[in-house]
Amino acid sequence: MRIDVVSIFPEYLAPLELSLIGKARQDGLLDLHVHDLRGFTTDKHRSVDDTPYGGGAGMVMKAEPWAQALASVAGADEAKATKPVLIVPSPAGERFTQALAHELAEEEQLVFACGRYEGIDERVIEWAAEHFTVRPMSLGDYVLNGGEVAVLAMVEAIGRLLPGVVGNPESLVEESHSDGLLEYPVYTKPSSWRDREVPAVLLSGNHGKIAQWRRHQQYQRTAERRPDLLETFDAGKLPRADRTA
Ligand code: 6GU
Repeated sequence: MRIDVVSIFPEYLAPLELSLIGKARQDGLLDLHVHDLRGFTTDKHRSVDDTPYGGGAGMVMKAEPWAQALASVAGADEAKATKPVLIVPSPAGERFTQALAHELAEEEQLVFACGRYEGIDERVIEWAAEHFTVRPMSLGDYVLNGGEVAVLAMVEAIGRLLPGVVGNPESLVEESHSDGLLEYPVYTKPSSWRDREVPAVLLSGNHGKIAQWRRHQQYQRTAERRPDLLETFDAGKLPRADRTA
C-alpha cells in the first residue's frame, strides 16, 4: 500500500518512523510519504491560509496550494487501476471505525489531507472528487487542533491490518472491536500478586471453560462500558446465559 500525507507540520508525523509502522516501511510493506504543504505554494511568504468569506473567527486554508499538492500525489502511483482514496480528517467527518480500517486496508493508495485552522476551502474538496474517492473522516466527537494526530491514529489502525505487518495474525482476531465486543481482561505471572489472584478458570487447563469465561467477560465489559455496541451486536454469538440480558 502507498500512503501520502500532506501537512503544514510534517514533523508531527515523525512517529510513523517508529515501532510497527516504521518496521513495516523498512520491510517494504508500506510505502509512506509525508509532504509539506508549503512546498506547493508559489508566493514569497509561502502562505497557506486566509480570512473566511462571510466573516467569523479563525482562518481558512487556501485552495491552490492544496490543489497543487493533491494533483502531485494523485499522479504518484503510475500503475494504479482505481482512484486513490482521499481521507480528509475532520470532526465533521464520518466516524472512523475498525470496519472502516479493514475496508481502507484493501486500497492501493490512501492520501491524507491534514487541515488546520477552521478547515480547507470547500471547493478543493469538490474538485478533488475528480481525482479521488473523497472521505471526510472523524475519530470521535471532540475537537483536535488539526488532522495530524488523527492521521497517526488512522494510519496505525490501517497499517497493522496490512499482510505481514503484525507478526502473529491471530492477535488481530481476538481484540476489541474485531467481533463487535470489547476485549476480555488478561493476566500474566505471577498467579498471585499483592493478594490478588488470577481467575481460577484461567489456570484450569479447560479450554472450553476458558473460552466461555472470556466471552462472558467481553459481554459484561461491553454492557458496562459501551452499551451502545450491544444494540447492533448479534446476541446469538454469546453464551446462552448472556443472551437475554
Ligand atoms: Cl479526524 N480531525 C480533527 N481536527 N478533529 C477531530 C478529528 C479529526 N476527529 C475528532 N476530532
